[in-house]
Amino acid sequence: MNVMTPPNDLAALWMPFTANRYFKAHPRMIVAAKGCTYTTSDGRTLVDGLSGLWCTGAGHGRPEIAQAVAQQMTAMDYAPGFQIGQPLAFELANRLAELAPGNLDHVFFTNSGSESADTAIKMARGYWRVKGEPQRMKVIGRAKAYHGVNFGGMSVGGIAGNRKMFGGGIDADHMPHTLLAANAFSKGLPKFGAEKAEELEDIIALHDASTIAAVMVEPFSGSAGVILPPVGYMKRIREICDKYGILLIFDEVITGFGRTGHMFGAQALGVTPDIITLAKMITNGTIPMGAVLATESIYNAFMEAGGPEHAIEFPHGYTYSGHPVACAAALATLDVIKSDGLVARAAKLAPYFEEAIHSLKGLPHVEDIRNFGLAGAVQLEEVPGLPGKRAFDVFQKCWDKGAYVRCGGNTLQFAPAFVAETADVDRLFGIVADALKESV
Ligand code: PXG
Repeated sequence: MNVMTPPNDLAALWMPFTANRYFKAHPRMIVAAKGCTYTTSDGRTLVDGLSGLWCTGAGHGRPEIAQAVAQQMTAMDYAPGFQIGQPLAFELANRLAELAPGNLDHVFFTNSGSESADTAIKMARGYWRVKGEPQRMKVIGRAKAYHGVNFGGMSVGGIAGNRKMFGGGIDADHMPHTLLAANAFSKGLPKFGAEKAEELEDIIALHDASTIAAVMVEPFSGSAGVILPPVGYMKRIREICDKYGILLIFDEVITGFGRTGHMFGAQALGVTPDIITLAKMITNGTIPMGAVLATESIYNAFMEAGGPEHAIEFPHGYTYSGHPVACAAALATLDVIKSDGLVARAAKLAPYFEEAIHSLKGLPHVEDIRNFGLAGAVQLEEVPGLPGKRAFDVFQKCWDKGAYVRCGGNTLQFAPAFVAETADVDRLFGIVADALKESV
């Protein structure tokens, strides 16, 4: 294997969501990936505990995807998507519409989860404008939610640390999150707390429904440490949205394409939203891409209000919306998901994963463990005055011992590939257990 030596000069790269100073003093470099493993620059093999950043469920290095990308690069490297079409974008939209729940039959392409979030918000606001209710502009999110880093998603998101540096965003308010001490160490969806949904009624009463375009939620909050909706909670959110005619947006950037053991989180929870945002697994992480699915009635509202036929109905889009190479990667990914039965495979591995992650209960500083499908998080007691420090230290120890895991706030997060074997899960949690035992 060609193992690259890390460059001596790490100064020029300003790394995203990274402690740059610590990293540059203690670099952690990966240079190759295959299946459920990464190879470090010093030649060690690490088990990949988060499918990259929740995006490589089909495993790294899938030849089917690489070949489709190479072929498309040669056939047509780029095509303008404004006023001109190319067949792969239509084919992919049809495939996604077929898979989508309910009548979410129209697909808009983006390049990331953040762009999908902002596109969805614009769709919701634009929808009310074309329907003659332009005062419906506010979007209601939740505390601890993550909808990416662009101004719309940042505002609707509820992670203070991601917002406070950047000033005013869009008009948004927030429901409480659904983390409850009574649910600590629950397996799967927690029992208590469905009544948290009623707080949406209070927020609607405060602002008046006539000012609210949409409610935006993740089926479960991934980045905040797998915060799950209590049983019945999401159905109640849907009912309240319906009562006031408010659109419901599911941010399925993490939950889309099988993570929950169902194709979409919507199906896992039995709740159909009006808009779904996607990214990450759409190309198995290979080529940046995102998508927004909207219902027939949202799409039709724009078409009906569109004015003369030559007019643009939705003045929004990206140079790379529906990029042919990304489409080729996504179509190949959907083929792999189908031919390998990956959604069923995720569902089958989930109970084993559940037992493995809950076996960490009782280890030092573990104050909660949460899981759903092939997603899980371990919450650690905070070192007084140093939020995030303990999880960061465990992350570094896992790296040293042979596992890539993710830390965020006081949590460690886990999302193995759907192609993982039980031995990979054992190795991952064996290393995490050893790291926790050494944690101070
Ligand atoms: N929505 C959700 C629900 C996400 O999880 C985004 C939007 C933004 O996607 P982009 O492609 O713009 O990054 C995300 C991203 C973590 C972690 O630690 C999660 C994400 C990204 C990086 C780390 O859990 N999710």
